[in-house]
Amino acid sequence: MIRVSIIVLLMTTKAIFAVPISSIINGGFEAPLSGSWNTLGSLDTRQFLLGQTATEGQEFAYAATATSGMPSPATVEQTLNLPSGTFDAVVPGDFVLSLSVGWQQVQVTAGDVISFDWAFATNPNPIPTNSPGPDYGFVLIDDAVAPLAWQDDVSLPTSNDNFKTTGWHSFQQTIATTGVINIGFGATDVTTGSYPSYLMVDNFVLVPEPTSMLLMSLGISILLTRRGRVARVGLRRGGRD
Ligand SMILES: [Ca+2]
Ligand SMILES: [Ca+2]
Repeated sequence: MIRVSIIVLLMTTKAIFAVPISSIINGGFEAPLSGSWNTLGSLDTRQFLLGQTATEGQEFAYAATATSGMPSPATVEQTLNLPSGTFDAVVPGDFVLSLSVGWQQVQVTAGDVISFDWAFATNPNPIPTNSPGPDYGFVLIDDAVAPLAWQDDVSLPTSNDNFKTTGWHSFQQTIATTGVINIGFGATDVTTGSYPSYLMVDNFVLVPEPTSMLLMSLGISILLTRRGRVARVGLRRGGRD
């Protein structure tokens, strides 16, 4: 009887840990990017950048532009299997020269909610010839790239007189598909490689959709109940011996 209970207990434990609380690794960037986030371009973690500090823990990540060795949008689109022209489509009338992007492949269920904090900082001059534009920070979810902020969105002072920032904002979106998708962030240089821009991010969290949460709660309840039974059986046998 005890052997059967232990087998059931192990199977239940395995089933519970198969349901991730958050499958985003190092979403708070308290560890270096390597080993958790894939990167193309110029990305790193910091405690301070242009007067900004982390919204979770001590460290946050940033993607920078206007540095050497940044990949073209075509290279990023091929690497991430995105449709050709994805990044240019965000800026009609302009073109993306290069960009930096960080991403993870994440197992998701439709209804999961992805959230994180972001701040965009750049030199707001010269005034963009097209609006909105030109440089932008973006979020990548599956094969969709959505702008978070543009060069002409920055208005708050930073620790450098040449730069302004949006300050920290929160992003939240419900995932529409089930499967393994890319979740990422980045910043682009539009038209020229001058005037660096920075997208800062912190606190990536994936909250399971309600059904998974319920199943996880039920699994924990069953596990605790069976642990109690095993303990009681052990006590009774111990008492008889
Ligand atoms: Ca952090
Ligand atoms: Ca730029």
